[in-house]
Amino acid sequence: MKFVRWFLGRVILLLNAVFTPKSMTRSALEQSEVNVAAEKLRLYQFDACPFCVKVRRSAKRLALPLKTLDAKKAEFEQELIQGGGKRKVPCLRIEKEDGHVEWMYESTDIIQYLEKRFA
Ligand SMILES: N[C@@H](CCC(=O)N[C@@H](CS)C(=O)NCC(=O)O)C(=O)O
Repeated sequence: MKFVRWFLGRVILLLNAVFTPKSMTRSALEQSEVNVAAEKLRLYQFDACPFCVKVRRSAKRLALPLKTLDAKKAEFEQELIQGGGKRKVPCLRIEKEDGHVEWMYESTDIIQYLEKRFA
């Protein structure tokens, strides 16, 4: 079972690499604003998790330089559990203007949020 999951994960990564989505283009000014906004976002994720791949592909389409953190590493796993409340990925950490932090789970919700904000 572990091997099957590992193997499927590799297939997902391979397909993702072969069929990489095209990034949208913006003016230099708009892109620099997106880059600044992206600094307040962190995606806690696993490399080969299909839901995480979905979110990363959405960020790629939106030309959003989204920083990813591997939640299999003890340090980031702890941050995720303490901040978000559970060890589940993907989870988007959103730092608001006023410093308040929101932890968003569910790939569909995350993608919807990113598209609403950056599309
Ligand atoms: N409905 C969730 C499913 C997320 C999910 O099942 N993630 C798995 C990894 S693929 C997970 O975090 N499992 C908990 C664990 O491995 O500890 C979504 O769309 O984000």
